[in-house]
Amino acid sequence: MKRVLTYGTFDLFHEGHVRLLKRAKALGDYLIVAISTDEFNQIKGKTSCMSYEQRKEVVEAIRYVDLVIPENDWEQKINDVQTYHVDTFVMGDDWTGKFDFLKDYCEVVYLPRTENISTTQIKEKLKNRR
Ligand code: C2G
Repeated sequence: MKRVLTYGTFDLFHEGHVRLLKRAKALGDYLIVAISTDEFNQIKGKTSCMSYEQRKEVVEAIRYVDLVIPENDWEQKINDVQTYHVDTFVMGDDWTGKFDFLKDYCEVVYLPRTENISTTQIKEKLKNRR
């Protein structure tokens, strides 16, 4: 049972998120997704339109996802990898290199982002429609 772990906000869920989760799941048998809490988003300097509970409900409904856990801070990743016996850590390549410290604990994979879609872009489109 190969276990995969990834992190994110997953606000205004879109195909970029789906394709990341689909590819992450394809790297193993069991996919854990750590979703940034509203409090951690503040630390990240991100304000999400959807609350943690809403974002959690959506991601839990994705066929590729087996477990959703909260992401509360930047420091929890090593502990999460150990607690959940993770074999592979995955992030989009906008994070390339940022989590290489996890290579001592598991495989680290950065996947190409999906072009031409982002939560920011969606927000911009909605703003311009007003
Ligand atoms: N993503 C993607 N393609 C996009 C948009 C996002 O592949 N067009 C990927 C990101 O690279 C990330 C995941 O989808 O791996 C979730 O994206 P965000 O919700 O924007 O996550 P982020 O705010 O980058 O949080 O500790 C890590 C952070 O929590 C990551």
